[in-house]
Amino acid sequence: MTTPAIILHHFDESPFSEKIRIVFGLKDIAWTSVRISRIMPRPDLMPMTGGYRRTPVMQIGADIYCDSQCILRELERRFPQPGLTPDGNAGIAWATAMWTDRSFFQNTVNLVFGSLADKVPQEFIADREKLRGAKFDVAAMKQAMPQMRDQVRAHLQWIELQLGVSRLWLSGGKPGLIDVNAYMNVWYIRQNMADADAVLAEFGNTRAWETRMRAIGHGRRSEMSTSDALGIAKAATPQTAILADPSDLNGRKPGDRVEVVPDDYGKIKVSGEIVALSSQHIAIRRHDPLAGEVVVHFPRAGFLVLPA
Ligand SMILES: N[C@@H](CCC(=O)N[C@@H](CS)C(=O)NCC(=O)O)C(=O)O
Repeated sequence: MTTPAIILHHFDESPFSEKIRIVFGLKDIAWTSVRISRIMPRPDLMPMTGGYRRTPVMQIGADIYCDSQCILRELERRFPQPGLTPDGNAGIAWATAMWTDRSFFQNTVNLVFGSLADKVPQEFIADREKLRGAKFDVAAMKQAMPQMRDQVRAHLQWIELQLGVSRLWLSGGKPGLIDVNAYMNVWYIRQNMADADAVLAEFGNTRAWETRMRAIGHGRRSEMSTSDALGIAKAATPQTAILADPSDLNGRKPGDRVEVVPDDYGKIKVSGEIVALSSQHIAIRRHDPLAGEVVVHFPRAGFLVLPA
């Protein structure tokens, strides 16, 4: 059997990776799972990303896709059927990530870690402090649980309201991107909170939808080691075509040297030369002694592009 070309670097507990795994299920994609460690270092992955350290990362040969937004966009391009925006509300569907991945997720993560407080290993705390550039204070999160319960409840009620009494999926009759984005938070609560039933108790439509989401599954998965994945990058040539963006308001163009960095956390700058860019995507070429020539892809929303 040949190895599926779509490689996901992830760990099973990662909620942002769950978004991608569910889309593998929705589109019935055969994929290769590379399980990375939950904390740094990740010596086989960093040569490919150029330092970007968040999870998940998708690899297709020597093309490396960072951030779940960017990964989902590429999966939609390569596997257009069934589509992620089946009801046509594509703009609002893509924009939901700014709700689900940011304010909703920050509230969820604080609630989850507040509930786990004493059980969180010290090395995980130290790693996430580096990621955040701020204290990862589980004792404070434990204290703030009542407030976080209120916040998470408000977000969950929006899901409940949207489903109403008769809607099976958040955008209508078929599952899509809005479901995937919102579900990540419910999945994370379910996986980690002993009292998840209590958190979800009042939201009957949401619980029924959660069961439907889980049943979508993860597509067709096989496993590979981190070092084999690095070997694939090294042996491959990036496939990204040069693409200019005549509407770029800053006059950026292929060939320009830039640094790309998340605007929220894990702010490690990745530098390279622009290959392709658009309002939603930037791809930069880099060379690494271990990975060879790679093209690293990022979303634009939530990422800053700086002159190198
Ligand atoms: N905006 C990013 C966020 C990803 C994110 O925060 N992932 C968590 C794990 S679920 C993470 O990176 N944690 C630190 C790490 O894995 O190094 C995305 O959509 O992919």
